[in-house]
Amino acid sequence: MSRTFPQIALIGAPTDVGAGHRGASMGPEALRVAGLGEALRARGLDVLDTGNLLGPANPWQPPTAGYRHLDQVVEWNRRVMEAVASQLRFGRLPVMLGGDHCLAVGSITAVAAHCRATGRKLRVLWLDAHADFNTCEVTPSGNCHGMPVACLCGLGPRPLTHLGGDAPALQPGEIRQIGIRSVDPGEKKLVKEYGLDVYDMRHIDEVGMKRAMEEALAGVDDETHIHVSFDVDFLDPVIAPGVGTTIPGGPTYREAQLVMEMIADTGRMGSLDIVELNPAFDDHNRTGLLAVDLVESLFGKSTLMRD
Ligand code: B3U
Ligand code: MN
Ligand code: MN
Repeated sequence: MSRTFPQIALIGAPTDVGAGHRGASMGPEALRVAGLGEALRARGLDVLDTGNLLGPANPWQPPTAGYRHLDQVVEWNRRVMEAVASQLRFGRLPVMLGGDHCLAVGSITAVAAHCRATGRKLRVLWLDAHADFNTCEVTPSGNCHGMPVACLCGLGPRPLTHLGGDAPALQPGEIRQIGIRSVDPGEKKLVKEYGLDVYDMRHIDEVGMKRAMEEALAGVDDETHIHVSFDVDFLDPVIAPGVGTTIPGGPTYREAQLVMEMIADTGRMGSLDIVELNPAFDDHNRTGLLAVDLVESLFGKSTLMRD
């Protein structure tokens, strides 16, 4: 498949209202300090940094009725949805710099609407240690960053499940989850009930990352828009300590590179989230630098002699 990349728009969404730890709000700046814009420009890409969105502060309150900070989460997601939608309209590939993973409700709602309007098929690749399929009934924490996939599939509070209008943004069959290794008990039942396609670490151990990615990318064609939602805690914490919830046993550097390269090879990535980078837990921005390195691969930097 041909590899063409449109112009890119970086959209900072500096908030941690959906998380259980403070600090993901510093993610956009850490990615910039790690040289994200420069690295992509050095690849010949046209990169517009649109700066940071503004939104409500983190009130740092306990959950009410099963959600922490639901009003603030909804407001941030509205702003993310609008910013992503307008960059898609301009023909730019939006790269949403989180912020915590609750923000994927806004970005993917915008992407799904764009795909419906332009007649594209949507494939969401959810790179994460977690399934993020909790609801207010089963969540162990009330943190909305554990709920975005459920919300996008129509399971959750109406302001999030219907952020884009009349219907939920996604069908479960449009999602592939990769790298999963931490799923809460009630969440597991829902993941099974909704029939999500999960390539968990056990599967990756058994068949290898190459085959797992071939399976996750099966059916992608020239009409497909791939959205990559890259939760940095997808990576093994030995290489990526700068996240709020580290889960051992994640992909190695080589496996993560292969994931990015195989996505790049499709030439179909149309939008990207980089979320959950938390500089408060990082070591001299090491995880930010790693995220930038991997995102370069997503945009076609090959570590082999394939260019
Ligand atoms: N599943 C847990 C923990 C969690 C989900 N996503 C992150 N952590 N980053 C929860 O609280 O929902
Ligand atoms: Mn996540
Ligand atoms: Mn996660």
